[in-house]
Amino acid sequence: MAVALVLVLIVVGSVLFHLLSPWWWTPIASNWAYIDNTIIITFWITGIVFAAVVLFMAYCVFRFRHREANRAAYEPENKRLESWLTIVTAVGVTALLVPGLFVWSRFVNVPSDATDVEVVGQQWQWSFRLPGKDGKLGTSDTRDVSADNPLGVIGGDPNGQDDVVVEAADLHLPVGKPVKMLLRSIDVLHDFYIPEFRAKMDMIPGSVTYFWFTPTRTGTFQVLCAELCGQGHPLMHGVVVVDTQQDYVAWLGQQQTFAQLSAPQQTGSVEQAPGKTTGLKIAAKLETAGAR
Ligand SMILES: [Cu+2]
Repeated sequence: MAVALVLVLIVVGSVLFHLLSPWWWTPIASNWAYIDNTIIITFWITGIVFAAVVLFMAYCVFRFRHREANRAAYEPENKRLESWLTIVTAVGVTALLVPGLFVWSRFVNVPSDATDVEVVGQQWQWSFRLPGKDGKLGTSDTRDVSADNPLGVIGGDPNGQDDVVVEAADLHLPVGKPVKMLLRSIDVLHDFYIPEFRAKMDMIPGSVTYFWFTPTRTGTFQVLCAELCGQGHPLMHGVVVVDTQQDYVAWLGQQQTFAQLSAPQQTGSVEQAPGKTTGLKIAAKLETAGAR
């Protein structure tokens, strides 16, 4: 009897916790309401199944409790029961999977008017690169990463010269315009995640992963790394500011292009110490701070 009561209380408590809990998603700021809807469908299905199974268990514990002279009936097969349990399970699993397939199809099909934005993750900071006036990002290679070329843009590529390089600073995006985030890592696995945008993706050294989204409201959003990437992982924060078109253009005007950043190096006025990379600078900083 006590066990049956505990089981009922678990169901009632879980449902109340879900309804009354103050913790819920951050208000959405992108087009990915489909993702929220899919998760809500999953909550409904798993919630109903959880309540039904645990309540049935409570009923059985109570109904078939030990009583003198009671004998269990042996029933190894029950075709009717098996067939309807199979059908209900199949419908439930289908309902869990199908909405996700539709959302995934939208997620991987990038609209043709999306602008490329590169995100570069490294231990433990975020940098960004925007295509310049030509609308094309220049090619890049981790082997070309240096103190003066933190993102490893290949100097000989004409498409890269006007690229806007935002090293370890805030990224701005215009509201209402689709963007394709191209994700690179120059050291270990990272994962670019902004909870309000819902979309997230792993960043894998040596390859470029991507996702797309349309920011739907202006605001300042925190970037998190959602992949355990070393000692500084919890501190790997960044900021994405979604601006009105006017503010965005004003911000863009203040940024430096790859050509501007690498100009002193080309004239030979700045000597670059061999092997002096941004990553090493950060490692040195951590060492002085006693973090290692
Ligand atoms: Cu990380």
